[in-house]
Amino acid sequence: MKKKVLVANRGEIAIRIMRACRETGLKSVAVYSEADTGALFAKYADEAYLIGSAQPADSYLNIKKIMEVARETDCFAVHPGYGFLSQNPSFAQACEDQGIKFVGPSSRVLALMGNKEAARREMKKAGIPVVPGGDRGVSELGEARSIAREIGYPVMVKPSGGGGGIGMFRVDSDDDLRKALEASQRIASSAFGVGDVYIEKYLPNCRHIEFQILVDSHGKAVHLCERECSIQRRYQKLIEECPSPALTPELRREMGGIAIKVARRVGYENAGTVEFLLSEGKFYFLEMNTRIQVEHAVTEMVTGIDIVKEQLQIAQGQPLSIRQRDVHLNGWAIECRINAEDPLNNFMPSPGKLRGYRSPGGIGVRVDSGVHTRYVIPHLYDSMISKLVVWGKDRNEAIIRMRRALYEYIIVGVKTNIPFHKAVMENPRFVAGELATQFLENEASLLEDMRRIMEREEPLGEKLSEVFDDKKRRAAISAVSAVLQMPQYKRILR
Ligand code: MV4
Repeated sequence: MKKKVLVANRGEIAIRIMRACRETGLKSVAVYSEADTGALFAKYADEAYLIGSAQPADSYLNIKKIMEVARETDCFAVHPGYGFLSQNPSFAQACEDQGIKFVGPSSRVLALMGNKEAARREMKKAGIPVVPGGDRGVSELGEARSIAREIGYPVMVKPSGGGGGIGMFRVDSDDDLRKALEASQRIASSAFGVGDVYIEKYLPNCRHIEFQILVDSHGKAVHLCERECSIQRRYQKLIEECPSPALTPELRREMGGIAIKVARRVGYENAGTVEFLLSEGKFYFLEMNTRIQVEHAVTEMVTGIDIVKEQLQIAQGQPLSIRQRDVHLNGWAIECRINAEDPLNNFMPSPGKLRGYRSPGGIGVRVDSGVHTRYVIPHLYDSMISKLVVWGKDRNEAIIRMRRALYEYIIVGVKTNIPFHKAVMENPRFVAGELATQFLENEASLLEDMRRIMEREEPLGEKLSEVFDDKKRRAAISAVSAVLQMPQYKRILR
């Protein structure tokens, strides 16, 4: 009998995981909520089970129901994807208790790395460079004040239980510390169930570099080089690339070695990511992400290694199929996260029905998504429509290819951040590879450039809404060809 994997996630990442299952002779079992009854991922699976209402707590966060399905369908493993239960030690523990393999590290490692302050302390002990900061969490203002004064403003107040930016605040002076401390503690309590926070020196205008690693159950470890994720908005990553324009082969080797050391220090197993800040040639450990990440595809494009397939092999106790000397960088990959959000209204989510949808393709283009024409993007989940990933022989080719792909992309019915991505791909600083965590703050003209792009495309938008009418389904087909003939879509992009 074929072995089965339960995929405890939805959307594009659920499909990504099931594709790897199919290519390796594994069967996939989907669990889905009432909001996803028509979703592609539930149809792609070999078996699919409705487990609850659209509310995440009732379905995608419902450990009891998910484990029940895993048991009843005889799954040997559960793949949690990203978000939802992917970093939840209780979920990993439930799997361990029932003899089902959690595709990820042990519950013990999840708990340790989930406490960002404890992880930071552990890495400091191991001699790994960390951002200057306190050696303990802080609970009251006096303590916070003395640490902040010692390391010097500006500082960052960060929730211990968090990661990914939730509840993080930059503080520039004593006067603002109380408010930030209280806000961070409050958000930490409600989002992570623990109000603990810690303080680090704020490193301005650095780069956010993360290393992809793989560790098998025999203790063999490799790194798959880095991704640069400096372009974020409210700590939401928007554009990622592999490799980083900032790393030399020497620095890559050094940081990659440290990333592996981080994993070994805690007995890590499976795929993971070690995050660093890079500032003036010096790097600092930030946190470790104990899951497959949204942006893993850029690494796959450049290394040729199927990271999810490796995860599934590791979970079956097989040794890594690659050694460090088999890992090579070939060309350049860039990812744009295509979100249903309104660029003219502070990028607020814009869920709803995709009345018209046609994704780009052709050489060097990969689109990972779980949507289709007439799909309704539910409002209860994240607003990502797809990941648009391109490969080029070098960074310049990748940028031009990304522009070409963005102009081929047709999405009608919801607002998207495609105009934002078009503006970034034409921004001189971006093109020069001058990326930094403050890129979006510093590029004040970027939103203006984006508005100009939107104005230029306005007639097209109107035409599209007209032709992608639900009652004229056949018209929609000719609309796609009409769109591709429009001058706005025929711009010379290099
Ligand atoms: C920082 C930082 C500067 N100094 N910590 C953001 C997400 C989380 N994983 C870590 N993040 C950062 N932590 C210290 N001590 C800068 C970032 C950061 C960032 C900050 C503002 C705007 C964009 C950013 C992009 C990447 C990282």
